[in-house]
Amino acid sequence: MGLFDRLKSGLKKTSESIAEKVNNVFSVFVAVDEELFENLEEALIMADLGMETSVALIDELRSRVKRKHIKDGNEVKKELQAVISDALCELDCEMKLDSTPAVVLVIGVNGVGKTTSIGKMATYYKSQGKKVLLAAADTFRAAAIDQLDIWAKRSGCDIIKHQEGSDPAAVVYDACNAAKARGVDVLIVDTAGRLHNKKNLMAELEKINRVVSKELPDSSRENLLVLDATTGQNAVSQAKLFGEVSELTGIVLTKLDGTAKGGIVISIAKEQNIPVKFIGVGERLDDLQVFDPESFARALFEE
Ligand SMILES: Nc1nc2c(ncn2[C@@H]2O[C@H](COP(=O)(O)OP(=O)(O)OP(=O)(O)O)[C@@H](O)[C@H]2O)c(=O)[nH]1
Ligand SMILES: [Mg+2]
Repeated sequence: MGLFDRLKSGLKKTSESIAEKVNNVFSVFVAVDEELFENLEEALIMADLGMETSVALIDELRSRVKRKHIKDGNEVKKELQAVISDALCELDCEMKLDSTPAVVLVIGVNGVGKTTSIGKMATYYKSQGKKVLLAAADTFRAAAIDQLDIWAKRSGCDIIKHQEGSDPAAVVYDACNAAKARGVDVLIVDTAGRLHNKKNLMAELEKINRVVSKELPDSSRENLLVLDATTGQNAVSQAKLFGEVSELTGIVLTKLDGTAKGGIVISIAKEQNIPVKFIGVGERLDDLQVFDPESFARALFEE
């Protein structure tokens, strides 16, 4: 199966939900008029795109349909796909890994798929011929360190780890220096998901960020927030919360294969103004895909 087919099959539940709701509207409302737009807006809200986003998308659709004098339902549908694709393309979804080493800090609440995504990401960059180093800065549980260790072995990457309970910032310090010494291209840092409270989390992330800035001052940085798509609009709230705690450069949206709520990709991008950089569409190694807005929009609507 090619990349696009894997994407399409991973998005099956979401595309069925969106397509079904949108198609229902088009089958009932034949005339291209205000009633059609109102019902489309409602369909998008029901498909987990969020109120604000749905209203904005349909406003844009309404004005394009008027400007282009579109009178045919099928053409309106095509235009809706274009509106969604354009909305996703407004943000730059490319990973910025311009320095050697570049640093990718991976954060998010527990269970969202941080460690798994890091393993898949490491495999992906390794396959591109990059030298990848993993840092086990989730020192909260021994099992977390072991889990990352397994991914390091599986992907053929080095890992920097300390003992359970040690200072995550110290792990990051060692990892930064190892990355320099070993000529690493991408350093990926796993962090603890169990946020004891917002203040502790903020302090820990600040400390880690400070160490990276000090040890690798010229490195390009990605702060990726991992979100579980199955939690729907709750994931959007997490993006808001983490955005207050740490500067975010991108989102990794996991478990899209397990949910019909994949429409939240669009609300996260539009409402939080944070680009989605990777999406998880399954449990296989190659099921973490670099996010491509056009393919995503096409996969949502293509039969
Ligand atoms: N179906 C599916 N499952 C996924 C995906 N990404 C991650 N998972 C699963 O989600 C579960 C949790 O993943 P982890 O990577 O351990 O999550 P974590 O955020 O590191 O969790 P903590 O270390 O406890 O904070 C695992 O069973 C993964 O296999 C995905 O894209 N699709
Ligand atoms: Mg983990």
